[in-house]
Amino acid sequence: MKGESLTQFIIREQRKSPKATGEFTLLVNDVASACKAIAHEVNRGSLAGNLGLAGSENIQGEVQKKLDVITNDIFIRSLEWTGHLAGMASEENDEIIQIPSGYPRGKYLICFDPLDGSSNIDVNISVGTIFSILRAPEAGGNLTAEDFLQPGTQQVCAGFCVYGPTTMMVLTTGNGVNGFTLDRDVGEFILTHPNMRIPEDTAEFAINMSNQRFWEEPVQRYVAECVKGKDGGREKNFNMRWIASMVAEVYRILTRGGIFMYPLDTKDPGKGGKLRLMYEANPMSFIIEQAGGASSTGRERIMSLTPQNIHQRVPVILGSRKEVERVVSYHLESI
Ligand code: P6P
Repeated sequence: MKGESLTQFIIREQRKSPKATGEFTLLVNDVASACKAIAHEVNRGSLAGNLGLAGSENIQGEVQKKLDVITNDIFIRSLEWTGHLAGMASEENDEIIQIPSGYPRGKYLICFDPLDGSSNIDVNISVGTIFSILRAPEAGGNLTAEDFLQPGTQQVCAGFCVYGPTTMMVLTTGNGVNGFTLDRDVGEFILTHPNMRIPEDTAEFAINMSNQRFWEEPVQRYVAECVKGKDGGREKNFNMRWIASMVAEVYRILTRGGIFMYPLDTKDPGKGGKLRLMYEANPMSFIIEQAGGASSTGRERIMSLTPQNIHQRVPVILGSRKEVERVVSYHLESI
């Protein structure tokens, strides 16, 4: 029997809010349509000449893959006409994206990374789209970047789509986390993972070990203890994963627990971290917290941060609550 579709799910959720106008439901549906179109292009790969470099750089100074540009255009074109958005912010665009004058404006803002982990594209490892939905200022008028600079606690919705062996949409609107599998035969996301919860404990950590010499002492201490396991005072031995694709790491953590770390490092001290707050750390933190996990910079709850700019980077330590709390305690001890 076919399970509940994403559309049925969000309409059922909408009916729990008497004041809902249906605009949010339509926006989430439009985001899902964009992800389906992206899934198609990602899955086509070489067959559509989609692999390799685009010959350009983004604001991050990162060389863009062809699919970075293709998927960014798909996401923008799929949403700009809908009338649900007042504006957009993309990892791939230096400035905020205004809604073209020919289209109505709506009451939401969306921040997104159209293809996170794209360094994995050419080696056929899972990548994904990450998005965060905020309310636009009611005042209307010309939208500015400052209108996006809201703490993660102000998100009304966050989600990601992972293009892996299956295409999965993971979504939260503040009432838990639900996972939907794309049924390509009918072109719908079907609810297959209701109420996803992260185990409080884990024996699996994810970090790019090649940066070890650049980490701060609390992270050095935590990872060294994981590597030593029972021989180093921990009550268990640990396993390690590093996929270099945040969507894949977070999805794994949602399904079996774990801790993911991209901490502050001295490799490039001025950067303040690698991952971007508005369209990576905040949406993933909302999802992780809603699934019972925790998400911190090591010193502060990520969702409490007031963003300084739309491309701000932050350190990220997220996943199984007890392990994140341990890493945070090590930071507090080092003060
Ligand atoms: P590194 C992908 O570029 C990304 O933003 C995240 O998805 C991923 O976790 C991280 O960077 C990988 O970084 O330094 O290991 O390539």
